Amino acid sequence: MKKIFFYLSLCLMAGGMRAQNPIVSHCYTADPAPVAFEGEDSLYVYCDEDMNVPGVHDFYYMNRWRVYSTVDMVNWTDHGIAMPREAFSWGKDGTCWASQCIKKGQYYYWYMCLSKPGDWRHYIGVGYSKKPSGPFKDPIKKPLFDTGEGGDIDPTVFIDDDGKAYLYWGNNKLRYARLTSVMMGVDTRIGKNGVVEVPLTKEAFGGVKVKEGDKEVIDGVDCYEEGPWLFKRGDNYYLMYSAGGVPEHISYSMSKSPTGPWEYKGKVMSQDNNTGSFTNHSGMVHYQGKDYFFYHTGWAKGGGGFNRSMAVEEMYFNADGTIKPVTATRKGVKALRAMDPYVRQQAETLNAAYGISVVGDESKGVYVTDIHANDSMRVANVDFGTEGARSFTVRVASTGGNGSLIVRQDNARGRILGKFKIEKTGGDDIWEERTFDLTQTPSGVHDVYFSFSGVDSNTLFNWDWWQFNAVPSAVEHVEASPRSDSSFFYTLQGTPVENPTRGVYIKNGRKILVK
Ligand code: FUB
Repeated sequence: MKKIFFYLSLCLMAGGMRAQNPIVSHCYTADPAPVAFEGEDSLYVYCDEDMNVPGVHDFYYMNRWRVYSTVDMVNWTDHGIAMPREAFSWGKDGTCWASQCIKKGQYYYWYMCLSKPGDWRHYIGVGYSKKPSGPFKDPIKKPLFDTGEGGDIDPTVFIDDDGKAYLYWGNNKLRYARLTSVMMGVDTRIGKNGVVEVPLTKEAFGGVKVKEGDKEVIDGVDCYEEGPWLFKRGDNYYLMYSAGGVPEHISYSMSKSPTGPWEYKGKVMSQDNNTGSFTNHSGMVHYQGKDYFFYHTGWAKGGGGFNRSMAVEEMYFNADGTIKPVTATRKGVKALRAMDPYVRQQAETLNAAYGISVVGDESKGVYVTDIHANDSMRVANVDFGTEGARSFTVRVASTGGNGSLIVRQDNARGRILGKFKIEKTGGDDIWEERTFDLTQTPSGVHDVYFSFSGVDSNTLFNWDWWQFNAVPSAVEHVEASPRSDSSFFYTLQGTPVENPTRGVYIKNGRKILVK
């Protein structure tokens, strides 16, 4: 089986079509909640982290929430641990489940669910930040409400055009509340202490769960399970949800109002999709003129039902507003634009990565660590332009100075652009910028593949950011108008050039940049 996957990946790469799913491969990320905030260039995805260690945990072990962003849909920036479980003083170890974030005014509100110590039930809490990537804090220091019944998981949040904010949630029960204007409490004037129970009828969700002896069966064609996702398109309201018991699929219902009545419409991602996870959990977003459907799979290396990974597909609607079925693919979605290697790129902006970890948060700084020999990282769709790159700058920190960074064009077997020894900087938290000349000049659009060599019991080095440069590491002189004495110019390889164009040359034994 492994061989088949390897062969398939090679075929995809050879066709210039690397597999995009899962979208994050250096840790396990579940329950994706995408959002395109107004006025922001990036698309954000909020998620929880599966941290199940087989043989140690026999259920979900999830102790933090993470945030990712992208501008091109193929390279994802890891913003680190945007909210650890410890940020909720009332939170229980290992119980950080699904979430969704929304912006109101200048602030970001992230609704998530977790348990309390000594209590099996989940509660919904809210995180708050002035930045989309956090870090988030718990402003109210308690759950938003207590239904006293359990099943209070998987919050989805939505603000309607009239400014009213709704929270839906629930496992095997579907509930909603209206959020107060400050977004940190529920309007207790409706429902039972502010909580309204939605009847799980056949009309609304395709079927109902009924007891048949000691078994639970579905009376109907489908049924609501958990993971609601509320959104509006035109004048239609949609509720997508995980459905049908396990293995879960994704279904949806529509309404003309955010509070129903809901009408069952069918499956969005059926159980015929072999996602390798017994749960599924969806979110949708409109970004850069396209609709995207996010879900999770067990597809990452070592993944499965308790170690899931986010994935994305394009999503299409019919003229009457109904949703066209979505197929889970390894291929995923196309890049929206090329990556610019001549501006600083965070090392934690990745298309794929194996072995490394991304740590920190946006207040302390986020960086790549746990780098060992044979680990690798890839960025996709990098546009070097026609002139190409001559040198490469990194910001790194290293205690041992025992590691090297190998930069290749395209993939693990691609042309080596340079192999650079990362000398010690004086400590894992002592950062220095280093610039290296490339041994080859990449031009055009390519993936860039980073791998590592060296020996260290800890991490070879920590890596903050990188940037390619159009000039070699040491340009001694910049010449704006070279043509008057063009006979003195030589290429870096020593060929004389009579009429140099823009680029780097040798003149009188000095490296110069001709503009
Ligand atoms: O991630 C833990 C739970 O699994 C979520 O809250 C559910 O939606 C399911 O995905």
